[in-house]
Amino acid sequence: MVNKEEIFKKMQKAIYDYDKDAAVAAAKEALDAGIDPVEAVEKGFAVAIRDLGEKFDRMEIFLPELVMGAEAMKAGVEILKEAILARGETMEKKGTVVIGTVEGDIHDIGKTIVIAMLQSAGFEVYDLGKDVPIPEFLKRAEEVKADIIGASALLTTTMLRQKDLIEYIKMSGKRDKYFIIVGGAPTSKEWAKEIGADGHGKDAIEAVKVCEELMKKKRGAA
Ligand code: B1M
Repeated sequence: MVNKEEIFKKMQKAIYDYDKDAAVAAAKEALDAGIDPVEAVEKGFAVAIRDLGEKFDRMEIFLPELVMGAEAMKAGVEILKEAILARGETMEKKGTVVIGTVEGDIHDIGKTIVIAMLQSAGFEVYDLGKDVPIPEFLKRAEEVKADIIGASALLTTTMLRQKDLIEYIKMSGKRDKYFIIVGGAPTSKEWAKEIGADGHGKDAIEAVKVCEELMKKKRGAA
């Protein structure tokens, strides 16, 4: 009988030890044990990286340590991402999403998970990366004829860029062409509503549900 908690603890330890190899090994162990990769991210790696974030906030650790923790997490997430993607290989295309982390913000671990989940659910996703200037979201959406534009923000300062993005798209006269969804730790449904977004995902699973609902709405309106 697989002890999930033990594997989650190993995943967390790898992040606390800033150990990329141990993170990769623990991610593989989770997959071998048949643990859902998204559950593994959330109950394993993410618990430890958020805790490191709080330690950083209390100045118990410093930026180099937070960076090393994030590097270990990225290495482990890469393994789990492949497993998430493999689930969606035979899916029919549900819609096209352009997604990026807003300008001034370099946090991209959560976005990577959101992208993998969207792809595994059958969405075609264009990843703009991090620190993305506002005009780039619309430019790429136009190029690839996207249905949905997604903006991730992890800082209370950069979440304001999500508002600016919506304003920019409105000013361009193209607001009706796209659904816009926002997400990231400091954001909320209330925030999404306040800035006029069409949806909010508190995590990757919810982000997929929101995109699926928006596409149903689009098909219903067509
Ligand atoms: Co930074 N950081 N960081 N950081 N970091 C936070 C966000 C912070 C809360 C830590 C803290 O102090 N407690 C704090 C922000 C405080 C605030 O704004 N009030 C902070 C700070 C201050 C900073 C710097 C300013 C530090 C400095 O330089 N002095 C700096 C900022 C640089 C910049 O962006 N300009 C910085 C840098 C970094 C690292 C580079 C070291 C690293 C990022 C590495 C990387 O991403 N490549 C890092 C990390 C790792 C964190 C924490 C600890 C963890 C973030 C993470 O990966 N979480 C974070 C603390 C925290 O969030 N509690 C913190 C795990 C991930 C799975 O969850 O990202 O929330 P999350 O994504 C979720 C959901 O939010 C959602 O789905 C994802 C999966 O379930 N989601 C979406 C995300 N995007 C979505 C988009 C959607 C829908 C859902 O639709 C479009």
